Amino acid sequence: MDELSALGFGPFFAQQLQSPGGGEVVPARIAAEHRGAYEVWAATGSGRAQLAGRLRLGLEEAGLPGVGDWVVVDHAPGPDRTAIIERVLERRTVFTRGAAGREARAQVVAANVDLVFVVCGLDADFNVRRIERYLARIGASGAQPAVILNKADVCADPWPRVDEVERHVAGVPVHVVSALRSEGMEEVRAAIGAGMTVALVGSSGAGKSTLVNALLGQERMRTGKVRTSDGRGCHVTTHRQFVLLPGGGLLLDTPGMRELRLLDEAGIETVFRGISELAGHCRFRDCSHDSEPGCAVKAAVQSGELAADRFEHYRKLELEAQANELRHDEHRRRQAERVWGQLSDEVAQLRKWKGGKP
Ligand SMILES: Nc1nc2c(ncn2[C@@H]2O[C@H](COP(=O)(O)OP(=O)(O)O)[C@@H](O)[C@H]2O)c(=O)[nH]1
Ligand SMILES: [Mg+2]
Ligand SMILES: [Zn+2]
Repeated sequence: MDELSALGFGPFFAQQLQSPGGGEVVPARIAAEHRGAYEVWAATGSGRAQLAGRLRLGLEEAGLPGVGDWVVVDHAPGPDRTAIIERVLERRTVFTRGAAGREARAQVVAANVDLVFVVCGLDADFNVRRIERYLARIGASGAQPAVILNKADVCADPWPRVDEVERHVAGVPVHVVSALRSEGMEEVRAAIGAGMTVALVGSSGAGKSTLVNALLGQERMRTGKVRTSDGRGCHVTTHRQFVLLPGGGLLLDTPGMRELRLLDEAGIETVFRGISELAGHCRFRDCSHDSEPGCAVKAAVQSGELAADRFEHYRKLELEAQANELRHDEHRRRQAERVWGQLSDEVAQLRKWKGGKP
C-alpha cells in the first residue's frame, strides 16, 4: 500500500484531482484543525497549512474543511513553510453535529470516515438512547457504525446491558472491552483495515482516548480522570486529531460532546429500520403514529411485534429532530427578515435623499 492509500486516499478522490492548468497538484489530508490552523498529511510528509484567502471568504462555516477532508495544497507540506489549501475535495462521508449555541447549525466532526465507533462506558455513562442518537448521526454520515461498550472491568455483569443494546440496535456490531486493561481489543483492532479511517465518538469520559492508546499500544493521547460522582470525565482532548495505527488504519479521537443534537430526521430510519418499514403500511403517509386510524406502528406495539420502549425511543428522537428542524427554519426566516429590514431602510434613505419623490 502506498503512502496516500495508507492515509485513506482512493479513486473517489483521485478523479477529482485533474488540474486545469496541468500544474503540480499535491493532495493532502487534514489531520488536525485548531482555530483555523491546519495540520495536513501528504505522501511526502506533514506540515502546517492554512486556507487560501478566497476559500476562507467563500465558504460558510459548514463548508469549511474539517479533520479528515482531502484538500489540494500549493506545495508539499514540510516543516519550514506553511502550505496553502487551494481546494477542498468532495467528501465521501461526513459526520456532523449541531453546533453549540442557539441556532441549529451543522458542524463537521469528521470527514471521509469509513467506520465510526460509538464508545459508551458500562459505568454511569451507559445510556441506550444516547447510543441510538449517535447511530442516527452515523447513519446520516454514510459511514459504517459499530458500538464499543467500554469499562467492562467495572461492571459486575455486562451481558444484560450488551443484550439491551443489541436488542435496540439490531445489526450493529457491539464490542465489549476494557480499554484500560487492554481486554477485548483484538476484535476492535480486527475491524480496522489498512487505509481505513475510523472515528471514535461518545461522551467525554467514555474512554475514547484510552482506547486510542490501547490500539496504539502506548500512551499517546492524554486521558482524563473521571469524577466518581457521576462517571463523567474531565475534558482533555481539546481538538480533533488523527493518529496512524501501527499495522495500518487511521484513528480519529474526538473531544467529548456534551450534547449531540439531531438537526433533522436524517439517519433515524437507519437505527429504527423495522419501524420505518412498518410506517410504510400506515393508512396516512404523514402518520405521526399517535392517534390516527389505521396506524400499522401502533398496531405492532399492541400485538407485541414491536417493543413499546423501542417505539418510545423512536418517537422521542423523531420529535426532537422535527423540533430542531423547525428551529433551524425559524432562524433562517429571521435572518431573511433582517436582510429585508436593512433593504427597506436603505430604500427609505434613498427616497429621502431624492427629496421624497418615489
Ligand atoms: N475502569 C476503567 N476505566 C477506564 C477505562 N477506559 C478508560 N477509563 C478511564 O476513564 C477516564 C476517561 O478516559 P478517557 O480515555 O480520557 O475518556 P475520553 O474523554 O472518552 O477520551 C480515565 O480516567 C480512564 O482511565 C476502562 O476500560 N476501565
Ligand atoms: Mg479524550
Ligand atoms: Zn402510523
